[in-house]
Amino acid sequence: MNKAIDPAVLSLRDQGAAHPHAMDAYWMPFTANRQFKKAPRLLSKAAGMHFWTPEGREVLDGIAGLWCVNAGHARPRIVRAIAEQAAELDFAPPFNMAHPKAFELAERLVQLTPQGLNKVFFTNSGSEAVDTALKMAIAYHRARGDGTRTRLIGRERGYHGVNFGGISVGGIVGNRKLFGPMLGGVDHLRHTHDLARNAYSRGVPAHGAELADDLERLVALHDASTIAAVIVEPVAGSTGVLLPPKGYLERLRAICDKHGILLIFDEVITGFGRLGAPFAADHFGVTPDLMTTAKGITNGCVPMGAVFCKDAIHDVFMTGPEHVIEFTHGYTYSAHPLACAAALGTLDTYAEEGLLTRGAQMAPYFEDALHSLKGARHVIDVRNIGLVGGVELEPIAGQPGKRAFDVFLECWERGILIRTTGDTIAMSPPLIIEKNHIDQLVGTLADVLKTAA
Ligand code: PXG
Repeated sequence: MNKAIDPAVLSLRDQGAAHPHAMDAYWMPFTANRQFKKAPRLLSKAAGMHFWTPEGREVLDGIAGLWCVNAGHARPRIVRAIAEQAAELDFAPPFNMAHPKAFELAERLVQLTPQGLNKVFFTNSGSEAVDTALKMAIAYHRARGDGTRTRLIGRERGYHGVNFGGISVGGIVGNRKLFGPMLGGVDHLRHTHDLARNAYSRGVPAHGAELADDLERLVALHDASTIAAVIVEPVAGSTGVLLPPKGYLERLRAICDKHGILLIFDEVITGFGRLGAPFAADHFGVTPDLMTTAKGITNGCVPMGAVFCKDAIHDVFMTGPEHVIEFTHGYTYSAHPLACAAALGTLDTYAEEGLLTRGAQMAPYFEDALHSLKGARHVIDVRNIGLVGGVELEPIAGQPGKRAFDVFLECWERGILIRTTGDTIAMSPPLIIEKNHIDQLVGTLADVLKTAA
């Protein structure tokens, strides 16, 4: 049946503007839908460091879209690459077939990734990358004849996307409690947040490396022979910008090695220059066995994720009869031509402008600006690394998250886009940010905090 299009929707389309009656059908993700639709915040255009609303108001993007638009918006090389690809080859089936750019992209990527991570499996999101990596880890042990290693270890407060594997190893209760028992055979390390010892650290906090020893506790409880992998975010983003204590990741790496446990770094937000190095693994000098990425891989322009693994992991799968599918996993849109084109345009842009290390140059200025908020109303901690900032506020009693969300709303009114999670304000601007943008971002936030309830 041909359904008439609601005229309100047409007017929304024409004017690019909000219309209250045209908003019913769209069930928005991770959004308070009813509240949003009463006072919608719409974006209709973007370029460089900025978004514009349908009314033409300019908003400084303090979060690179959602930690993904690392080269800034509407970059010409990427726009061109996507447009040309759509006209030339819009789709190619990824099972038993391929297209040249998939191989080109894979080769380009593994030149960038940390030593030894030379194989890449494409997905369409960070969540899919995480579930792919978890399956790869379990299947790897089985292929080696070590099939009792099925247990997965995550960490409290971790965020690994929203698929069942990801929420099972994840540690944010709000994302878990609605969804039943999830995966069995999962356990969690303690989180590393310790305001009492580490508040207002500049860069990584001094205290807490010993929290990695929590893995020894889980080994003692479950036995190493049952554990396939540990997954952590090298810097936890979604939960509120938690940095690894000095020495923590090294210690986790050493304990994994001691017990034959694979270490997975979820670099969905830290990948592609966010910390001032191509990957967090480079920044910290700790190499995982598997690494999940997404977001910045295409500058956020076309959905794509990727799992990188060590040759030794890949090679174990390549031992059976050659006509048999080695890893029964993949997506209709794995290595989609548009995503591959976007990623190639993105890598060119990163290379031409030195963006994968530019964060290191800008980090000291960003750090000083953020730490000027120490002493501002309600602020109880400031955290920073590379071009990531977190400002934690004292919650309003009985209303967790409300204070930070109200600050977000006021910042939006005053022309800057930030993120909040709980009562932490997160900033992760495009890596093309200049000092005047940092001044505007932190200056506006400081002004808003002065009058925050
Ligand atoms: N792992 C990590 C570490 C992430 O940060 C995902 C997996 C999932 O990626 P997809 O592409 O499936 O969304 C993420 C996503 C925030 C925020 O405000 C962060 C994410 C998503 C939405 C909001 O911190 N990260």
